[in-house]
Amino acid sequence: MRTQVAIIGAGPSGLLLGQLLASAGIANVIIERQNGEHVLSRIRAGILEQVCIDLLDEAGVGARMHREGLVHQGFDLLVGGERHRIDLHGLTGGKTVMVYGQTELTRDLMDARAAQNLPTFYEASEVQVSDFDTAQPRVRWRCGGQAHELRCDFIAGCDGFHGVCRASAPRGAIREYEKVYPFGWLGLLADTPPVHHELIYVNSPRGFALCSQRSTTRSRYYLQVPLTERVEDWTDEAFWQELRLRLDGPAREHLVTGPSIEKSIAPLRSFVTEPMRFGRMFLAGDAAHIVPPTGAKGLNLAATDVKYLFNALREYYAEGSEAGLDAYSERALARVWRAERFSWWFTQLMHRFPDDGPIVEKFQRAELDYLLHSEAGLRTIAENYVGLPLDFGAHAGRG
Ligand code: FAS
Ligand code: PHB
Repeated sequence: MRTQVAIIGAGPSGLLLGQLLASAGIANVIIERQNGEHVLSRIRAGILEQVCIDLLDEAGVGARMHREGLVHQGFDLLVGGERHRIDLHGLTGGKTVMVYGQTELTRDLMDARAAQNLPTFYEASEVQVSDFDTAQPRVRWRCGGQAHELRCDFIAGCDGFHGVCRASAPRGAIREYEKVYPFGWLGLLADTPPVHHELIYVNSPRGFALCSQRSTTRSRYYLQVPLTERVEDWTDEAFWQELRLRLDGPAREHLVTGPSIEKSIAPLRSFVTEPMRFGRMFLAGDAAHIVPPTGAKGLNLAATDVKYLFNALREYYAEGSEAGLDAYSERALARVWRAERFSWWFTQLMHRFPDDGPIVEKFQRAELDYLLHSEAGLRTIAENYVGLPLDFGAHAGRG
C-alpha cells in the first residue's frame, strides 16, 4: 500500500490534518489504535480559540459547531470569596472563545472522513513507524488478523502522549522537558444546566475548582484532588458536596446537581518535545506536548500545529518547496512554549500547593490581587486565554 501522508492517530489532530490534506487533494491514510467509540468516549477539552474555529471551517466541518457551540465573551475568577469577571471581549478588542466539546468536534471530523470514504484503519495493533530518515518512510501494523505495510512520503505523528511516534524518534536527537504537578483534576460530566452562563475558575482554601459546560443543558465540573485519589472513591454526592464547599453563595444557590454520565481523574503535567520533526516524521498535538488544562490550551495547540504542518505539506506538493517543512518545528515550538508558559502560570495562580508553605500562598494572593486590580494584569490573562495571534512576536524577529 502507498500514500502521500501516513497519519498515526485519529484524535482531533490526526482527523483534522486528514480533512485538510484531503481538501487539498493530498492522499492520506489514518491508522488508529482504538475503535471509534472509544475515541469518542474520552471526555476532554471544551474551549475553542478562534484559530481552531477557523481551521475547522477551513476543513469544512464547522457547521454544527456554529449551530450548537456557545460563544463566550468572558469568564469569572472566584478568589478569596470574591468574583472577578475577565472581560475577554473588552480586553482583547472583541475576541471571544467558543464552548464546544472535543467529543463533538471529533465526531464531526469522523463523520466527514467517513462520508468521503477516506482510508482509516481503526483497532490497529503493533503499529511501527520506520525509515523516516529516508525518502520512503514506512508504517506497519496488524488489523483484523492481517499484517499491513504502508509506504509514504511523510508520517504525521498525531498519536498523543502515549503514542509510538515520539517513542520511535532517535534518542540522541530528542530533548524532552517535563514538569509533573502534585495533584490531578477530578472531572464530572452531568446533564444539568450550567451553574452560570460563563465559566467560573475557583481558587478556594480547599483547592481549585472549575465550573464549565458543554451546552445549556450539559455541565462539566472539575475539582483539584491529590494524586492519591481514585475516581471509584468519589460518589456523585461526595463530588457535589465538595464542589459546594469551594463555590460562593450565588453559585451554590444556582448549582443543579444530578447523576454523573462520566467521571475521571486526569493527571496534570507540562511537557514539550524538541524538535517536533525527525526526518520525514512530524509530531503534532499531544504527541509533542502536554499542558495542564487550566488554560484550555491542549486542543487549541494541537490545532495550530496541524495548521502549520498542513500549510507546509500543501506548499511541498504544490510548489516542491521544503521551506515550510524545514520551518515547522521552530514555528510550532514558538507558539507551544508561549502556551506552555501561560498554562503553567495560570495553574500556579489558581491551585493550592500545600507543600510550598504559607509564604507561597501569600505570594499567590498578592499576585492575584495585583492582576485583578490592574488593567495590564487583566489584559495579560485575557489575551493569553483567547490565544495569542499566530504572528505574535514575528515583527520583533523573535519568530
Ligand atoms: P489525542 O491523545 O486526543 O489522540 C491521539 C490518538 O492516537 C488517540 O486516539 C490514540 O488512541 C491514538 N494512538 C495512540 N497510540 C497509538 C498508536 N501506537 N498507534 C495508533 N494510534 C495511536 N485539553 C483542553 O484544552 N482542555 C481540557 O480540559 C483537557 N482535558 C484533558 C483530559 C485528559 C485525560 C487528557 C489526556 C487530555 C486533556 N486535554 C484537554 C488535552 C486534550 O484535549 C488534547 O490536547 C487533545 O486530545 C489533543 O489531541 P491529539 O493530539 O489528537 O491527541
Ligand atoms: C472543559 O470544559 O473541559 C474545560 C474548560 C476550560 C478549561 C479546561 C477544561 O480550562
